[in-house]
Amino acid sequence: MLQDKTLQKLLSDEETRQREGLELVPSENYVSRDVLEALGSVFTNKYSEGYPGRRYYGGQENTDQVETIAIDRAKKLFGSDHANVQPHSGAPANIAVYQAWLNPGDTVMAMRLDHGGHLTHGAPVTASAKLYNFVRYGVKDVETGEIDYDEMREVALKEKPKILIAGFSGYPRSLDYSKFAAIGNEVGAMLMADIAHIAGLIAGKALPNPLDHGFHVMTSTTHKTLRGPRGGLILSKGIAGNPLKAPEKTIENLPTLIDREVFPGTQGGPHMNNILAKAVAFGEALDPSFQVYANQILKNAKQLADELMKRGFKLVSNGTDNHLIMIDMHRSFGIDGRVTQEILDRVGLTGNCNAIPNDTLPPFRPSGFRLGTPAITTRGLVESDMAFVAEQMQKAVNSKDSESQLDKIKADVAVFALQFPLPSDK
Ligand code: DSN
Repeated sequence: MLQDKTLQKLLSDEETRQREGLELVPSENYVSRDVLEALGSVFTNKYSEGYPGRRYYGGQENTDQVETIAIDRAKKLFGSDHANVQPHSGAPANIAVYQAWLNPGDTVMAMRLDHGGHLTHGAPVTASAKLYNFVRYGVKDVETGEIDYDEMREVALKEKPKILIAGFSGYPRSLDYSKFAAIGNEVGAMLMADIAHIAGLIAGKALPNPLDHGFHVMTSTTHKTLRGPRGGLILSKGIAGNPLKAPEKTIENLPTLIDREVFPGTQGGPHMNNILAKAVAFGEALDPSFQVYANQILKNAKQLADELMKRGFKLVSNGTDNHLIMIDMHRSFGIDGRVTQEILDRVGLTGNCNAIPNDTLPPFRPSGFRLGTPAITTRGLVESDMAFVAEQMQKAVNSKDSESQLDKIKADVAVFALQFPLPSDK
C-alpha cells in the first residue's frame, strides 16, 4: 500500500480497470505475481554498469548471478548463441543493433509502417531514420495481406541494404523467413528479425523461430506475448569476445558488437530489478505449460477473428495467423479506428486504433482497430469465450450513441471479466 494517498488511489483504480475490463491490445499482457515481485525488489537500488564479471561498481555478487541466469535462460528459450538482456525496451534494442552493424548513411530495408511495420524500423520522426537510409517493402494487397516478396527482392537488389528486417507491430499473417533469408543472402544483408510481438509464440513453439531459418539477430521486447516485465532483449548467432576491444563487423562477432553498443554505446546502467524479472519470466516460459499458453493464444485469435467476421467486422487479410487482428472499421461500419477505440474503452474492452494498408484516413484517426488475444488468454479465456467478446464489441459499436446501453455493456463485461482473475491476484 503506498503512503501517498493520491497515487495509491490511482494504483487501485488501475487494478480495478484491469480486473473489470478485458485487455485486447495485442502488445499487452498480465504478468505473474513473481514477475511483479521481482520488479518491486531491492535490485532497483543497484548500479551494475558492465556485464557479469566485468562491472564498474562493487557489490555485484548477486547481480552477476541474476544476469547470467537471465542470459542462459534466454539463450535456451530461443536457441541463440548469445543474449543481451540489458536493453531497456524494444526501441533501444533496435538502435543498438543498427549501431553495431551500420555506418551513418547505410541502407536498411523494413516493412512499411502503414502496412504493419514498426516506428523503429525507420519512421521519419525517429533518430534512426535521421542516421540511416530506410527503404521499404509492403503487402501485395489488403485482401490476402501477403507480403510482396517479388517487390522486396527487386528493391533489395537495387538498394543493397546492409540489414533486412523481418518484423511488425500490425501484421496478422505469417512471415516466410526462408524467403527473407534468400533475398538477404543474395544482396549480402545481415538478417534481423524484430520478434517483439511474437517472442512468446516463438518461445512457446507455436510459430517458427527465425534463427532456424538463417537469421542472424533477433530483437524483442519482453512484455508482450513473452509475458515478462517491460524490457528489451537481443539474441544473436556468433561468439562473444572481449567487449572492451572493437572487433571487425562480421556475423561471428555480432555478440561483441552488440554488447558494446548496448553498453556503453547506447545505454548506461542496466535496470537490475528488471533483469531479475526477465529471468523469472524466461523461467516461466521454459515451463512446458507455456507452450500450451502460446498455442491457445493462436486458437483464440482465429476464433475471435471468425466471430468478428460473422458479425460484419471486415478484417485486413480476412483473418489471422498470429495473435493479432486488424479490423477495417471504416469499411465495416463507416467509423474510424479512434472512435472505435473510445467506444470500446468506454465498456472495458481495450484495443487501439491503427493504420491499415493503403489507409485513406490520417494516422491519428486511422481506419483500423487493432486487437489481440495474448492477455485474455493469460486470464484463461478459451475459444468458446470469443463469441462473448465479439458480441460485446458489436453491441458497443451499435450502441455508440446510447449512454445507458453502453453502461449496461460495461457492467456485463465486468461481470464476465471478474470470472477470470489476474495472475497476480491468484
Ligand atoms: N507499442 C508496441 C505495440 O503496441 O505494438 C510496439 O512497440
